[in-house]
Amino acid sequence: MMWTAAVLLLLLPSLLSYADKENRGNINQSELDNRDFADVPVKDQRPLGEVKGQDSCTIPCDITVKLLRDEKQSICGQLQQSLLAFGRSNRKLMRDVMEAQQRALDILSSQVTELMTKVQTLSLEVQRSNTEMYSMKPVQSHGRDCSDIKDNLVSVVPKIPSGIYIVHPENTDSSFEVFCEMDYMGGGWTVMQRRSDGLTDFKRSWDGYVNGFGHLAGEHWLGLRKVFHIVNQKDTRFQLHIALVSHDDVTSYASYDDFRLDSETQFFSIHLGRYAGSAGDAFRGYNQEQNQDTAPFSASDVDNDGCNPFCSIGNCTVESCSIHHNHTGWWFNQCGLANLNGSPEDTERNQGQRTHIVWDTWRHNGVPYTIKSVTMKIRRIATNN
Ligand SMILES: *[C@@H]1O[C@H](CO)[C@@H](O)[C@H](O)[C@H]1NC(C)=O
Ligand SMILES: *[C@@H]1O[C@H](CO)[C@@H](O)[C@H](O)[C@H]1NC(C)=O
Ligand SMILES: *[C@@H]1O[C@H](CO)[C@@H](O)[C@H](O)[C@H]1NC(C)=O
Ligand SMILES: [Ca+2]
Repeated sequence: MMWTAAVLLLLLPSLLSYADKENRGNINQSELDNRDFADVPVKDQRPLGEVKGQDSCTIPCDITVKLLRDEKQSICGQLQQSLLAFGRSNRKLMRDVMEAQQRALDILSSQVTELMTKVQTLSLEVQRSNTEMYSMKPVQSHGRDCSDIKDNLVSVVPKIPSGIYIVHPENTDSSFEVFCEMDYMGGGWTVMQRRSDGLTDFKRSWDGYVNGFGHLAGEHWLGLRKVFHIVNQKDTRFQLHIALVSHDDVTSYASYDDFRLDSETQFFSIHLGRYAGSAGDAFRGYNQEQNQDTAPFSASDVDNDGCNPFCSIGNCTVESCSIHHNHTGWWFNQCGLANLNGSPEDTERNQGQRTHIVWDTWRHNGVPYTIKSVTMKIRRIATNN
C-alpha cells in the first residue's frame, strides 16, 4: 500500500528520538507508560497527537500500532539473525582456532613420533654395538699386516703415519696390535722386536716370548705366535730387516729375503733365506757350529738348543744357551754369534749398559761394536703368483 511508506516517513523522526532517548538511558516515566502501547491492545480511539505531543497525526492508531509492532518484530528478527550470525561466526572462529591447534598438535605429534623412532634406532644401535663388544667377533682391523695396510692406504693417504695399527692376518681368527714403520725404507714394516733404552726386561720365560711383552710404541717383543700368523699367510713372502745402532751412533743392517717361522709344535724354528747387509751374517756365523738358521726357539724354561747334552764355550760347559745368555730367549744352536735379546744378568747393577745385544759379526778393527739399539722388522716381498 502506498500510504504505509508515507506513514513510515512521518514516523521516522519520532522513532529516531525514541531510540535516542532510550540510548541515553534517562527514560521519562510517562513516556515509559506510553511505550507499552505496542504490546497492549488499544481500547479507545485516542488521536496519535495526544500520545506524541504536539505532532498531530491522521493515521489511525491501530495502523500505527501494527506498524510499530511490525517494526519491533523486524528489529527482533534482525537481532535474532545477527545473534545467529554472531553465533555462527563465533563457532566458525572457534572451529578455525581448534583446527589450527589441531594442526599444530598434529605437527608436534609427528615430530614426537619422529624423535621416538630416532631414539629407538639409536638405542638399538647402542644395544647392537654392546653385544658386538661382548661377542667373540674380532675387532675391526686395518689390514692383514703393515705391508697390506700400506698397500691399502697408499692411494688414499698421501703420507701414512708410523704407529700402532690393528692387523688381522689371513687364515687366523685373531686380531692384534702391531707397530708399523711407515716411513723407514719405503714403509710397510711390521716391527717384531725393538730395543732402545734398556728399560724393558728381556729375561723372560717361554710364555713371554710366545705371547710377547713390552710396549709397542717402545721396547717390545711382538711374540712368536703373532709373527708366525703374519709370515704364515698364503701366497706371501717376508723379508726380515735388522737395523743396528752402536753406542757411538754407527748404523748397520742385516737383511734376509725369505724369513719365516715353523709352527708352535716345531718351536717356531727360524728360516732366513739369503743374507744382505753391512753387519755380517751373525745368524749363520762362520761355520756350521755357529749357524742358527733352522734352529728352534729356546727360553730359560724350554731348552731346544744345540747343546745336547752340553757344549764348550770358552772354558765352560754350557747345557742351556738361554741360561748362559742370562735367561733370555733366542734361536740358539751352540750357542751362536747372534742374540738380539741379550741382557746383562743384573740390570740394576749395569746402569751404564742396560742391554747386551749380541751381533758378533759386526766388528770394527776386529772388535765387536757395542750395540745401543736394534729393531727387527718384517715386510712383504712382492711375489709373482
Ligand atoms: C516527562 O514528559 C512530560 C510530557 O512529555 C513532561 O511534562 C515532564 O516534564 C517530563 N518529565 C521529566 C522528568 O523529564
Ligand atoms: C781357558 O783356559 C786356558 C788354560 O786353561 C787359559 O789359557 C785361557 O785364558 C782360558 N780362557 C778363558 C776365556 O778363560
Ligand atoms: C750376562 O750378564 C753379564 C752382566 O750381568 C754380562 O757381563 C754377560 O756378558 C751377560 N751374558 C751374555 C751372554 O750376554
Ligand atoms: Ca741344551
